[in-house]
Amino acid sequence: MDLVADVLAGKRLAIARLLTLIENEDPGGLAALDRLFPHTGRAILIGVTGAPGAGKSSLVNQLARYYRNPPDGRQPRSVAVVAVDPSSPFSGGALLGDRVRMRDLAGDPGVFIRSMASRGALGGLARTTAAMIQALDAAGFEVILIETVGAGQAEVDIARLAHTCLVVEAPGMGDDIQAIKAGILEIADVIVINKADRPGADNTERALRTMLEFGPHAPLDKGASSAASAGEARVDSISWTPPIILTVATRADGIHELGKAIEDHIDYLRQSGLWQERERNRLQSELDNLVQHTLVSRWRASLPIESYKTALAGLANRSISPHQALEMLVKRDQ
Ligand SMILES: Nc1nc2c(ncn2[C@@H]2O[C@H](COP(=O)(O)OP(=O)(O)OP(=O)(O)O)[C@@H](O)[C@H]2O)c(=O)[nH]1
Ligand SMILES: [Mg+2]
Repeated sequence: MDLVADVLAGKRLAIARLLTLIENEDPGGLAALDRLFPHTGRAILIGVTGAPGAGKSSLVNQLARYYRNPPDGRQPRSVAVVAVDPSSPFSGGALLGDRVRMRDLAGDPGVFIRSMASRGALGGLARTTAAMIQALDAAGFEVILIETVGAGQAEVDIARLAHTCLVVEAPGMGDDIQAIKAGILEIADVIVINKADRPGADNTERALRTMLEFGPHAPLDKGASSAASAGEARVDSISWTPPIILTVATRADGIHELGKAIEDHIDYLRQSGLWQERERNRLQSELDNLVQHTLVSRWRASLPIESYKTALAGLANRSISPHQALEMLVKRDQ
């Protein structure tokens, strides 16, 4: 049985097996990805992030249904979902909840759902997620929805993998709005206020609008690394301000508007030429991530544990500075 051929043919068992190999960083999985890579680059990648419990899974569920049954007689699109749960194994309940919530999609061959618990040990959540997205892209899924919880570096890294990033808020999350938002708004292409059936949705909307007006606008090239985004000149004649969409995911209210906003953003990327730029930035950050990971692991493997311990001890008793410790370790490596 040829795993690569089976994945390309969209066989679900083969896809599931490949995703497990990738999750375990199995060399066989990486070899399969090498052969699959030329078949990638076709899917639309949508990131969905936001605070715990904001309704991300419910929205992902509704969006999947939307793409399976699009309005206005359009063609249904196949959908894959990757739900990244960066928390501890104790959150097993949350994963189970996701499965239950997405149950009405189960059985549809045009939908593939994968929950991924980062067990921490392997690290590199973004690296593994990127590889999974490639596998699903090669398998022919036209839309890939990536759910991540929180507002940490992992979410920002994963948002860089997406073409369009949705940031999900819910009313009544109070003061943490100020704290989280400034950072997370920078990665937002579309802002969703879910649970609009709850009191306070208009307040949340007002607060977010104010932040959009006065805060930094979502950068046009959010995926760019510092080198690529250097320079102030943003001479694009068209620009993008993240729209704010109100939804009630439990009732599918606002989902058409959300689908339209995503489409508008994709059109904007294509028309402005930013699509290619984002693609390049995506690949660049993936490559940089791999290079860093590989060089650091190689260097660590070549370093006698004793030298490391000596350097650490020197730091602890202040006989050397961190920079001197670095010199010591890197020099002995050369
Ligand atoms: N009232 C109301 N409840 C909602 C809405 N959307 C989701 N919920 C409920 O909110 C709870 C959390 O929804 P999820 O979709 O699991 O939220 P999540 O952001 O994926 O949660 P985590 O993945 O655990 O961070 C569930 O009980 C949902 O039924 C909504 O629009 N209105
Ligand atoms: Mg969820």
